[in-house]
Amino acid sequence: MLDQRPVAAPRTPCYSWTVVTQLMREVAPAQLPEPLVSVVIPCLNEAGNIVQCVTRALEVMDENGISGEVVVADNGSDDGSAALAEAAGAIVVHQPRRGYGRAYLAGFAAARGDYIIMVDADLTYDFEEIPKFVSELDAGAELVMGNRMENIQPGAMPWMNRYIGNPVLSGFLKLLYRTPVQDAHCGMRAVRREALPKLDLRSDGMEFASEMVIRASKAELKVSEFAIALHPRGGESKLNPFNDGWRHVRLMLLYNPDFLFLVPGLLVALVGATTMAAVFAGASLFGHTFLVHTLIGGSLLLVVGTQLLGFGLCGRIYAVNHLGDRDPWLERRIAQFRLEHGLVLGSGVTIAGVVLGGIVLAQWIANGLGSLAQERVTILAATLVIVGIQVFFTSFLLSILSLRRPQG
Ligand SMILES: Nc1nc2c(ncn2[C@@H]2O[C@H](COP(=O)(O)OP(=O)(O)O)[C@@H](O)[C@H]2O)c(=O)[nH]1
Ligand SMILES: [Mg+2]
Repeated sequence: MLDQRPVAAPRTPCYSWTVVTQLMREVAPAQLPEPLVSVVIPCLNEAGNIVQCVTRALEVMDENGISGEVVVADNGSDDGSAALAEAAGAIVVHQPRRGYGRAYLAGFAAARGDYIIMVDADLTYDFEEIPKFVSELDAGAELVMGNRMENIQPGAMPWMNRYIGNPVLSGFLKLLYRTPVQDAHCGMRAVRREALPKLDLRSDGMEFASEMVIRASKAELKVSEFAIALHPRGGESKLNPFNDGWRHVRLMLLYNPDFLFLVPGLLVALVGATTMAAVFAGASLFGHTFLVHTLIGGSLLLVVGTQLLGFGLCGRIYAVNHLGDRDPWLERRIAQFRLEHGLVLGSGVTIAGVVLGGIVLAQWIANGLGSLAQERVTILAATLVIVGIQVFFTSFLLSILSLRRPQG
């Protein structure tokens, strides 16, 4: 659900949280009070930007009376970024294994605030927006997204990303996950720390940004979004448009077995079955009657379609049993499904195919092993055997995916 709410007035500053915590870190680190906000910044070789990022984040929070800390998740920088961040007043955590997602997960683990504000270390985002993110969370949002698309400053985003990469990927995500989020890759966003277990984020790279939106949609988190500006970047971009773009697409597909397998599987199987039925019925189109070659094509489609349907069911069951997806219809079916149902169905279809094949074989033997003109029935028999075996073994796989299902 997308909320567009007016933003509350800034908090009145009462004391400098930064100064207090810096003093306490030196004299009584065990009693450091917990801040309201943790600004978490992933950092890979951003020596030219990181000091200004940390300083501005701390200043804005101080100016607005927001108790806050800055956590810099250093991703193995070799340009001294980590030391610069620390000297500027940030808590620095080290994640030597490269990856935007890995860096964020390390940063989240160290963050102590109830609210986490995520922002790149490249000076593309206005730290003055921090209070707006806080107000949205105060007003009940669980995930707050920035939307850069209406205010991209000249030179801030390459043409390809602006008109192709971002709209296509965000549109695809909206279509597959019915999320209202317009700019799924915005690097400035905020999340309640208590919502993190529900999101259960795992991605290593840039696709982390999409994973957050997908998981928020699946977990039905309260999401809000507001427009922010995007400025040209300081320093070199770490984005690899094709590699990172593909990682987003891959993730969107992996979380959606319906789109990946079930829909194409159903279509392909239906076309295959209809084609086969049309050949057996002697149907003709524009004066052409379709015979054996068309039947082989139909059989192939039916076999492939059945396989995809099996993959789709397995993917869905895995998502329900192990990824926390909610799907009441499927859960009811799982409760009713017995492995034996699938085995009986698969065996039945296979036996039908074997019997048909056996009849053809018997005729061939009776004709003295001479020439045989039973191609159509033979193709049907082979198709039934393959489909039956697919159903039989897919039933086992479905049961394997239901083993050790989390209780409750
Ligand atoms: N791409 C990338 N960015 C990382 C990594 N580790 C940390 N980062 C930081 O993640 C942020 C996003 O990268 P950026 O180049 O701004 O990508 P863009 O905003 O998509 O153009 C920056 O603050 C980087 O320093 C990493 O392994 N890969
Ligand atoms: Mg950036």
